[in-house]
This record gives sequence, structure tokens and C-alpha cells, in this order.
Amino acid sequence: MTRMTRPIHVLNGPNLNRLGRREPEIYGSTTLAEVEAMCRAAAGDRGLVFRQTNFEGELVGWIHEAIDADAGIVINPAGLTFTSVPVLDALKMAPGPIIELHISNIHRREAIYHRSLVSAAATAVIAGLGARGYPTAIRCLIELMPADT
Ligand code: DHK
Repeated sequence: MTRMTRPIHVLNGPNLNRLGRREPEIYGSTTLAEVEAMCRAAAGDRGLVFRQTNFEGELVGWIHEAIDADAGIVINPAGLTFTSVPVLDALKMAPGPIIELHISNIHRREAIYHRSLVSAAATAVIAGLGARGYPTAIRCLIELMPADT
């Protein structure tokens, strides 16, 4: 049975709405709106949902929606990466693929940023490519989820 061409959901966590003016020496000067435009360009005609929240429960709800949409997921949980068991538990229910994404190289930063709770549910992790990590993740997901398989 052919599986409908699967969409991609890009989910962003707390404080990423401040991209472009938030610690530019770490996160660069690209805004979240520019990141969304880069994702839409990389997705082409593949269905794409792009969201950001500062609330853990809302992020969990969006993961559930991505599961119900049979979507591949790109997720930057931001600070929730290191604290949120609910986000991990939600991702564990997803069919995948899931790409965990960090704009900065978290492993080169303070120790609080070294241990990701969500990597256990991720297919792959991208960290340290800056904003260009997002379109890179999208292109990888499209390869991992060929149309009409
Ligand atoms: C974004 C954050 O908000 C931080 O809490 C993470 C991540 C890193 C990023 O690099 O995109 O540590």
C-alpha cells in the first residue's frame, strides 16, 4: 500500500522566537522568520509545518500532531533538550525519522548543555551548523522519506 507523501514538521522550543538578537555571538543574526523561509525553500512542494513555542506542554501537543500527521520531525527543543522527559516521551511515540537540531555546538558549551535527554529518541543529531542546519535537516528527511514509498 502506498504511503501518502509524508509531511515535515519543524518544531522549535523556548527563546528561539528571539533568534537574530539573542546572543548573536552564539546563535548568529538569522531571524526565526528567515529560518522558516530557508526551510520552506528546502522542502519545495513537500508539506511543511513550522512552529515555535516557549511552552513545554504546547511542544508536546505539537509532537502529537506531527505523529497524527505521519510527519517526519525536525526538532530544536532548545533549553528543554536538557530537562524535558515529557518531550522525550512524546518523541518515543513518533514513527520517525526525527532529527534533533541545535544551532550551536552544544558539546563545546557549558556542561549544562552537554547531556541531551531527547537524543535517545532521535534518528540523528545536528549541532553547530548555525541556521543552515535547518535546511540541511530538511534535505536529509526528504531523502529518508522518499515521496509515495
Ligand atoms: C538553543 C537553546 O536555546 C539552548 O538552550 C541550547 C540550542 C542550544 C541551539 O543551539 O539551538 O542549548
